[in-house]
Amino acid sequence: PAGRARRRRLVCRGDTVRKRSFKQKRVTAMGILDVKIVRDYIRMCTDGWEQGWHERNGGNLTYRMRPEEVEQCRPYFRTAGEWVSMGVTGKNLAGEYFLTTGSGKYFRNVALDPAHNIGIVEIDSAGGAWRIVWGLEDGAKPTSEFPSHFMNHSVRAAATEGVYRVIYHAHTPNLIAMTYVLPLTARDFTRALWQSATECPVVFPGGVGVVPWMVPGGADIAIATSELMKQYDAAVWAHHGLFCSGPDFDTTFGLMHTIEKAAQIWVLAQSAGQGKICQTISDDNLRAIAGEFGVTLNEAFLD
Ligand code: 2HA
Ligand code: ZN
Repeated sequence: PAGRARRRRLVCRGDTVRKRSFKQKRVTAMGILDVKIVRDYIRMCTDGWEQGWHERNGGNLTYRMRPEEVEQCRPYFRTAGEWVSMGVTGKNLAGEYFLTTGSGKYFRNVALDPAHNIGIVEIDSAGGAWRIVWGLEDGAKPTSEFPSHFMNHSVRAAATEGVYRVIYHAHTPNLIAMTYVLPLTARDFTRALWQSATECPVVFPGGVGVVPWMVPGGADIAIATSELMKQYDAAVWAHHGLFCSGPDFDTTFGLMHTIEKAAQIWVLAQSAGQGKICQTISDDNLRAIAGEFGVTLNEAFLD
């Protein structure tokens, strides 16, 4: 009847449509943006933006979806686009699905308009090409760093028996500043960061790798980073930023946050002391922390 229809309201949010009526008090979830993993992914983008790590289109985030998460999203998939070759191959990721930020898209806009700024891509059966199945609307593409992310997913998944699912790249200002001041070695960066905050050896006991300055976006930097990711959870990109990997959003965001905060403390201490440090956390102190917290430090970085 006309009266009932008039009382029914349609509330639109992105590509979500919710129907509400007097009879139906409970709101029915009807969109991909109500799927928890998509919500959590969007929240991480917003968190990174709020930290100041994603000026303009800086940074990118990818997540390798669990089979059940793919099924939760599948009702909202569109007719798949064309296969696009990546220039790199990860055989162990054939047939996987990834949430990804879009090339040239701004983290600042992700929560406001997910369908245009992020998307889901499927990997082909050879592990060498992607095609879009949701989002990245109106001709958008996965992040320019998708080859780097993909190679890093491949080696991190292999190194952790599939436990690692997140690769996150951000333009962390204090860490970038350090790459102008310290020698670009894993040893120099790991020691400086471990010594900058007591929690650091507990959060990244394996240390961090360092990639020298390279042109971003291509296969060369993807291969160089993924070589380091065989060993490290995090790789510094000189004069550019940081790549972090982890099993979930909390751990991976937490790693980025911990490393950048340690870098901030390092920069503050160096600036305040005009390069003169009176005392720091000693190697014996680092070993004592590791013993107390039950982690194994990368001995190569200790004297
Ligand atoms: O997405 O951060 O490294 C823009 C970049 C490239
Ligand atoms: Zn970047």
